[in-house]
Amino acid sequence: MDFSTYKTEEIIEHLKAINLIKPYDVMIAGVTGTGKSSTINALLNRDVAKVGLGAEPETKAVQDYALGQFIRLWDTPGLGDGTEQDKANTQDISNLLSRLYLAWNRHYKNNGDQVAVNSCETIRSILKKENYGELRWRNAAFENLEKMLDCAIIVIDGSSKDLGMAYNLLETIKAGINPTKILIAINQADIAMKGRGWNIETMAPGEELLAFLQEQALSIQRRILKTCELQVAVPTFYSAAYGYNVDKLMDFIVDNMNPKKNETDETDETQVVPPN
Ligand SMILES: Nc1nc2c(ncn2[C@@H]2O[C@H](COP(=O)(O)OP(=O)(O)OP(=O)(O)O)[C@@H](O)[C@H]2O)c(=O)[nH]1
Ligand SMILES: [Mg+2]
Repeated sequence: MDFSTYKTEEIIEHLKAINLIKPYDVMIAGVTGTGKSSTINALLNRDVAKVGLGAEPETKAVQDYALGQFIRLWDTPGLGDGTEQDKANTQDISNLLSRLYLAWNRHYKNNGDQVAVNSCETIRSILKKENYGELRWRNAAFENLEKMLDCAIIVIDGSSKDLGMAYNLLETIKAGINPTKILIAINQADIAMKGRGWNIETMAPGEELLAFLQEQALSIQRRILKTCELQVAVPTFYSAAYGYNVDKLMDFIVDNMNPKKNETDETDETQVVPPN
């Protein structure tokens, strides 16, 4: 499915309501090989982000992709393995976002522009004019992310039992982003039970796999609360390879823009972790 025109009017309405002068920035983060680039391709309905074939991490630098006019997706290298490279990648992400943030703040200050919703295209030309490549903000830490990132999708491999690295990653970013802005996205739903229960024809899980995925989502939500002390919404399970439930990721992004979201959250029981 092509999401580039998905709920555009609703998106514009939300962005105006929150006075966002830049595209809505969504970071796609996660451990290597969980399917971040595949997820971006599924959202864009195009093979633009390079997908890995082997054991080596594929995406090596932060890169942005416009999703429709007003959403910007950030593909990131795999994070969470605790190596030196991991630290460097983390630093790269936060440096890049801080540079962008400084560049458009400077632009608005210098030009006294009216606050307006800007498309990804407009922002690209502003950044070019501001020569943002030369801007430096050293020692930018994840604590500063809150100002720059509007939403984070943390991709988890649903076929893997070991989520230790995913929790490390959440530990790293949690200081910088409000938990309501984080979506835990459990990918590879098609092979969550080693390929059993997946219906190739409907490209959706059968009953048994669906029940497994629902339970897995709640269990991961509980473990994130216990391990990282983060109360996140019930994770979404999906398959980037088959395009299953990818619209749920879109819905999270759009709902998350809504300034009224937090008012409705309180009455929304799906946001509450059920007792063990
Ligand atoms: N079966 C299945 N395989 C998937 C799915 N999503 C991704 N893959 C496969 O998982 C592997 C890694 O996918 P990528 O999208 O490159 O993962 P990544 O998170 O971007 O990896 P890095 O860039 O290395 O951090 C590829 O072989 C994909 O084809 C899925 O939903 N189902
Ligand atoms: Mg990648």
